[in-house]
Amino acid sequence: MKPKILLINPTITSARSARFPLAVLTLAAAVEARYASRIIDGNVDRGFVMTALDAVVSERYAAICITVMGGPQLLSAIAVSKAVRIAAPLTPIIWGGYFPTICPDAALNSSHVDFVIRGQGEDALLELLALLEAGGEPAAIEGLSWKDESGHAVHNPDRRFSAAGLARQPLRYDLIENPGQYLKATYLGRRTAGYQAALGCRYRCSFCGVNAMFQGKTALPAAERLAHDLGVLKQQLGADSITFYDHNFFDREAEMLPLLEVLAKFEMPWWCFARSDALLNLSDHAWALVRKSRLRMAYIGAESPSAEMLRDMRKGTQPEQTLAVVEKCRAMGVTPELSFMLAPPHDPEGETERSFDFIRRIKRLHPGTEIMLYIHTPLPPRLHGGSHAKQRPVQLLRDSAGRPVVYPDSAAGWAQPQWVDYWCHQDAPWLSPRLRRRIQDFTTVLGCRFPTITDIRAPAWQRALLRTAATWRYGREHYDRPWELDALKRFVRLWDPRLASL
Ligand code: B12
Ligand code: SF4
Repeated sequence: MKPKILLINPTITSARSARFPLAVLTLAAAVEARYASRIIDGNVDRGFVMTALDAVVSERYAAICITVMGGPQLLSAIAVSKAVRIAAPLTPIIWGGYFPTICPDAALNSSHVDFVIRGQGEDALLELLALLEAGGEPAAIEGLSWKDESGHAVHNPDRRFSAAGLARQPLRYDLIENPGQYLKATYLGRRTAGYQAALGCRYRCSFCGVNAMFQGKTALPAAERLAHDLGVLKQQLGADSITFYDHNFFDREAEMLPLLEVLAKFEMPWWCFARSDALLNLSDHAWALVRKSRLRMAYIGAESPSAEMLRDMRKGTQPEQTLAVVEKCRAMGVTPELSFMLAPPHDPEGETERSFDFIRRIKRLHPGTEIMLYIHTPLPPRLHGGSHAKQRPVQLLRDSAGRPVVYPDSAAGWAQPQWVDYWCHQDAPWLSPRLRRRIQDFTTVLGCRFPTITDIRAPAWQRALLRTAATWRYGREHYDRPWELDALKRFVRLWDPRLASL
């Protein structure tokens, strides 16, 4: 019988918003030849810590593998790690995913994490499990962070990008309980599935965790693979629409065309992440396929109205391209969903006001544009080196009172509410109370004036009510203290697309 591992996706969202736990499903597929897997998903199993405890006391596992994204998932990851450490003290606990990849020292700085796998996890996990079984030298495993005998963190060199995952066995949805429960009604359809086709992203935007994970590399799947997987989702699981999780869906056109042809055959409404430059460069033929395939919305990182800021972030696009892509999407019947990074540390107030003006300009061009507002929160530097180590040094960042910003040095520190907000791009130490309030007020006025089309709950009359109530404030740019909208929001709950659009 194969040895068994326990794979845990700690709670990150409500059961209603739960999507396929792709990280743990992918890892299960990668180790399948040698290890059996049990998956526990804290998004659907709200008592998942107890379930994990029952599992480790009733069965022997070669390792407990936990996927951890920074933000709210850290709290539940810490809770389950502490619990299983006490119940099964000898079973190794391995963390992987974006948080430990970006903050390996902080992740290892506790008694309930033994190993951290940075970057892509499939091969590194197999190598680590073999080492745990048969012994060997942890220093030989690329992408592994571990503790030496004195408890000091050791970070092996980064693992090189691998496209091997695209040739592996397809995901085994039967490893999760009732896979159908992960298909949810969205503005795309009645049963929307989350799916990732390609790996990585060839860009290296300095603020983005994807850069730390894939080091500016990408690989696209074969068209047959995409067709097979979409077939499974459609025919076996009953999906009628797809949210593509690819970090950046539109890559070079020549390589994309076979994939677009597959999508055009399926004609399932879809959503994806995209870049303005890539969409603007698509040929008429590619756009014809995009239209036939029923792309409904593209999430585009506009980030800033300032060319200098975009250069600073290594974004590689221009503000004019943001305006042009809005027009292009409108012409092609695709809703552009633009995300902005407000209040960067060097000029929080000025950049925020310029972004507000730019957003107004975009709304004049195409009122149907969806807007996602985030706070620009740079990645914490990886002090031991690595792909985003060259960013602005931490000492140069100051809070709103002029004190140096000091990042937490443990997972527990990052789980504090202000750092959860930081990770989620909701707040930053350099925001003054006035600016924080101003951003909140603008978000309320904009959200009421242009209710998101992703809100499938609110009846038309409620949306009309919000729109009407916000019209004069938006028109006069009078955002401060929108008390009447705040009162209205108590009855008509505003849908936050930042939490719900995926
Ligand atoms: C779906 C999703 C969500 C879902 C969660 C789904 C779930 N886990 O149940 C929801 C909507 C809840 C979510 C929330 C957030 N998300 Co999110 N999310 C994604 C998305 C689109 C797909 C994740 C996924 O399934 N990937 C596919 C799997 C196969 O890849 P993976 O998770 O990276 O796993 C691989 C490795 O990381 C590693 N690995 C992962 N876990 C483990 C565990 C072990 C033990 C090992 C060995 C290896 C390992 O191996 C895997 C295979 O190579 C990604 C983008 C993306 N394509 O990854 C963003 C992404 C991960 N999210 C991100 C962020 C920032 C967030 C938020 C924290 C903030 C925000 N503003 O969005 C929020 C939290 C907000 C809140 N208040 O709840 C960032 C992470 C970057 C960063 N700086 O941390 C990403 C990359 C999006 C982006 N480009 O900014 N998210
Ligand atoms: S912001 Fe988008 S384009 Fe830039 S590295 Fe991240 S995923 Fe790639």
